[in-house]
Amino acid sequence: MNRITLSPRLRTSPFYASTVAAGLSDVTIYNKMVMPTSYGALKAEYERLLNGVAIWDVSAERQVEISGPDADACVQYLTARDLRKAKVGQGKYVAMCDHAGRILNDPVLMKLSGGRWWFSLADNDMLLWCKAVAAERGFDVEVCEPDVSPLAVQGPKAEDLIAELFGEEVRSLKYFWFTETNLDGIPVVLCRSGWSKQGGFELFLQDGSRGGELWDKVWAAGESYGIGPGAPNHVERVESGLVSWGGDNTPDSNPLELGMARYISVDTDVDYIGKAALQKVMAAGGPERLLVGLLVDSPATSSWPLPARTPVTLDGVEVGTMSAIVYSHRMQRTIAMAQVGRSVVEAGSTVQVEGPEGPMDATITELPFL
Ligand code: THG
Repeated sequence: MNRITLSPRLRTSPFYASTVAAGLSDVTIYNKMVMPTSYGALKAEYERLLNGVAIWDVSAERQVEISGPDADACVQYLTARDLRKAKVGQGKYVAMCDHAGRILNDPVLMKLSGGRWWFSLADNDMLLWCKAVAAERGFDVEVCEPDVSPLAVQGPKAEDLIAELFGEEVRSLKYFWFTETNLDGIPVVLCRSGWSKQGGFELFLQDGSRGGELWDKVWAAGESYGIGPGAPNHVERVESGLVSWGGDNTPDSNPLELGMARYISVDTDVDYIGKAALQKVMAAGGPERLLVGLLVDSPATSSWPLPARTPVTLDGVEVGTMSAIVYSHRMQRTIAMAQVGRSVVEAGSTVQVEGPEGPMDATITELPFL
């Protein structure tokens, strides 16, 4: 078994001690932070997410805050989506691209006020990118990583728990909308969001010295709902077709290839980095590859780890890359996510992927599976 050597270079979260006390067994590194991935009981963690309520330390979803007189213009320039209709209190799923239209990140963008925004980020060095773009473009803004650490509460019982903690009015909070509030004086931004399709909230703790306190309060109120620890769930996210940036894409992927077309503004008056490149992709007939689901003919009834992307082939020719393969407890079969050439997808071909016991046939299907 491999172990991770902790050091100041790898940041730990304000909830770290709480996660260890809760039996943390497995972690990954995300945005140079230690991020929990399991408490040693994957099936129980899945069941809890599907049927109950789970508490996840997702502090590694760091925020980059952009504020100041030119913040709205700067955020728009960094974002491949028309933000003119974005409202204060509303989060939006967006793509940030480089000048060639390649996706650098797929954050939830939160408009805290006119002139103050958070990118709630996947795993890439966006603080550097945002600082450089802002300075080079002469935007009058402040770019920083604030003391903000999300704690996710996910699952069908999350709403009752959050309503008990924060009041009945949270039930009317719409998907991806948020409100600035506090829990017994602990400052949080409460958002109806989270990296699962089972419902729930994220509590963006705004004081890293109070992580243990916040965790304990959520846990104590959650006991009557059977709360337990969890983490972004690999099986559920594949069933739900949620994108994992850095995993599901290759470094040259554009967001149109990742199924993000409905969150991308291609024909728009607003200017942003990568727009010309994305327009070229559409003018050429659309993306060359697509992120798809695979129904895999596998005899295995449990998931196996995929430490790296592996080839998807058609008659021995590589036509894509597979980024996740899991046994879906709900579908009772093996499913996968892969980036596959569009002509192969449109032809409806049966492709092959490598399994622990040799090649397996796989049928291409649309995401999400469920
Ligand atoms: N919450 C917060 N920050 C995050 C994530 C999160 N940062 C990292 C990562 N997750 C960013 N990536 C995603 C990917 C998918 C979704 C959210 C963030 C997501 N997508 C839905 C979908 O694709 O069906 C809904 C999108 C929509 O309807 O707008 O939820 O989870 N704070």
